[in-house]
Amino acid sequence: MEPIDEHFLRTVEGMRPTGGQLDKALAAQLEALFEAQVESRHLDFAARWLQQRGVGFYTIGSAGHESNAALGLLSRTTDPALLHYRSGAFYAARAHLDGTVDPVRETLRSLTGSAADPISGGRHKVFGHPELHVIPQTSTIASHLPRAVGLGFALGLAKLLGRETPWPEDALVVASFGDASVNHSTAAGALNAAAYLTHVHRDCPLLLVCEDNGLGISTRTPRGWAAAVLQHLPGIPYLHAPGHDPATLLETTEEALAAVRTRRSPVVLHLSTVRFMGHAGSDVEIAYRPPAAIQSDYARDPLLGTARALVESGHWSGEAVLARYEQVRQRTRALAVEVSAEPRLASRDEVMAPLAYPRPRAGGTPRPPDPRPLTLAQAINRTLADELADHDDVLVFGEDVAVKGGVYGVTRGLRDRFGSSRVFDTLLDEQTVLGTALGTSLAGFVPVPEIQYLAYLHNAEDQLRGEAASLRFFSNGQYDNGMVVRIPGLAYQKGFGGHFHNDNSLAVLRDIPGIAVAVASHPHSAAGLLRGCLDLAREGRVCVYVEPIARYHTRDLFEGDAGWLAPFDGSTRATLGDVVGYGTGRDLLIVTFGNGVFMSLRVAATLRADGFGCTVLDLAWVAPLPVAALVEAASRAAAVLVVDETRQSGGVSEAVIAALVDAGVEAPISRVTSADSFVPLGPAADAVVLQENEILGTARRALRL
Ligand SMILES: Cc1ncc(C[n+]2csc(CCOP(=O)(O)OP(=O)(O)O)c2C)c(N)n1
Ligand SMILES: [Mg+2]
Repeated sequence: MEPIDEHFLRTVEGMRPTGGQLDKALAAQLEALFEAQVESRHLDFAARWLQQRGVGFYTIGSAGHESNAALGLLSRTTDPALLHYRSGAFYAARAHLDGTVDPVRETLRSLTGSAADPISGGRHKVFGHPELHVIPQTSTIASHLPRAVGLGFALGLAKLLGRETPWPEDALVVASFGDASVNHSTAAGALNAAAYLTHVHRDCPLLLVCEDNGLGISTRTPRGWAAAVLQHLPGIPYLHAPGHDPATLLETTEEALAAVRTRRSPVVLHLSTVRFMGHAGSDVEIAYRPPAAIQSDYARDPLLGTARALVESGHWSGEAVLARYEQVRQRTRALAVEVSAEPRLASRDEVMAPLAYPRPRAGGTPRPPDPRPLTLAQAINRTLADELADHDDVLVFGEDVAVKGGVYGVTRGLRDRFGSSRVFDTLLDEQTVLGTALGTSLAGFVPVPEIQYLAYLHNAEDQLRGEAASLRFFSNGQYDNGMVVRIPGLAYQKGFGGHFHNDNSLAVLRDIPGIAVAVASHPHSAAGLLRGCLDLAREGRVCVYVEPIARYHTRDLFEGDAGWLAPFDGSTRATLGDVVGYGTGRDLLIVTFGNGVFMSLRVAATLRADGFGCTVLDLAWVAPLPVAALVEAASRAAAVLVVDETRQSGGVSEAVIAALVDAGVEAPISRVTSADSFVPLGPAADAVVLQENEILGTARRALRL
């Protein structure tokens, strides 16, 4: 038996009524609180029991944090909640409010990886439930906070625009996190963004709950530090509640929720908690905490606090408390046995089912072609304008996209035409940019955020990789956050800007399961490709649309030929797997994308003058690769050359060649790439980024010239 279990039994046995009476409403609240808290506590015991028997796979518990049941009890089941991993009691309380979900059975299913787990379908231990509006979180601490702020913002925006969301108009967002997590830059960024929104008088109904147990695994949070940080967020009221004093807890929680609901702006609730049984089952707490410190926490057990309030008021007897405690133990154990025999995911197809998306339906009004020639930047601008006009759920935002119209003018004029509610500048924080997309997408918008340069995606990459891309997987397809992230990037800016404005690596994007990555090249195909991304986003897919900055304002392929301008194609909507082919020559197939299309078309013209017929294949999609079209084109060619402006290692060419080899393509294959280097300033850039003469040289070798 766990020492905290024994301590509870012993202490309750010694409890006696001390006189005084509970009013009826408080008594009912305490009963509900106690029920949720006891269930959560026994789930923690069961998690360890299941693990010891080899049928449970997660032991991070909620013991000591069960005061969060007050939030579950007093918030509404229609308030979207993004929860800390110690939220067993919140979940149980909310489930009881709803009345249709058995929190004990469902949490056990999550712990045992049962395929019947209602949220992840056996993919992860997460607290989540679509009917309870608990949105599942990843294990990455604080990573849900940019989304929580984005969701709060989205509720306000929806009201402003008169749009409905999956939640009532007066809903608020509950987001909880640990004390050590307050130090994470993701949390700092989100708290800053919440304060910023308050400062500029934008609605963001968000209750930020810090569950402070004074520890992050083994590292002590300096006394007073979390309070010092949380008390000084500009414009955000701060409330504190002790977790083991249920009457004050309930009162303060109610006050905090009411403040957010009426003010429609963020409030911090700092909840003092303790942590029992170590960080997780594998954690030997005694190795880093003196036994006296561990034991002194027992006095602040929230479960005991609620039991004491029930017994000392004479509302329940000590025996009644213990009887209920033991009944829940028995029921939890019996359900644990039952649930651990349920089927788990077994095959690759079963595991990966949520990564399959429905085939998108084309959305938008086809427009007649416009013969006036446009640059790539103009084609993208025009397409965004059409989509904003056709769909009032489309939002365009990012750093400098609205007033200035983007660093390169790609979003120029959109704010004037569609208003600053739908086309807006964000604060300067890429995690907030993506968090805004994550939140607005959940609320039913189709966000088109911009990351100002490819290199700065890395400042926020987890918001794409850990949050956006994984939500559908860990919610078994029940939650989606479709979006199109526009990223101006890649190199060839004539030596200007150095590495961070010429970053040419797509590797971090290509290996994210489920996302679609498109790279624009020529204005005649860019519009259709962007519309295709928007169609995918409407089906819940996370899309990245990379725009080669160097080609934004290009007009000519060869001097004076206007070869990089195109009439505006108002109707094409690309689908995954579509490629763009140039030429029909069979001597050499050049497989490329982005700036590579520009360089390869020039090389192809030289080879044509030499008497060789080439086809240039613009992949358009670099993830997933358009394998069928690629293989089909390669099987018709005498030789294949992959022209890849990204790096030699981790570059796109590795995947293209692997796909050709996998398919058994027999033609000789070669590749030419940029170097495994950062990109320097000035002419030295040309030494490491792929050059046209290198492509020509490799092509000639491939043709055995
Ligand atoms: C970004 C990130 N870094 C590290 C970890 C590993 N980790 C898991 S929990 C934890 C401590 C979190 O402490 P706190 O926020 O106080 O929450 P508590 O567990 O105390 O409730 C750490 C370091 C993680 N999950 N995510
Ligand atoms: Mg902590």
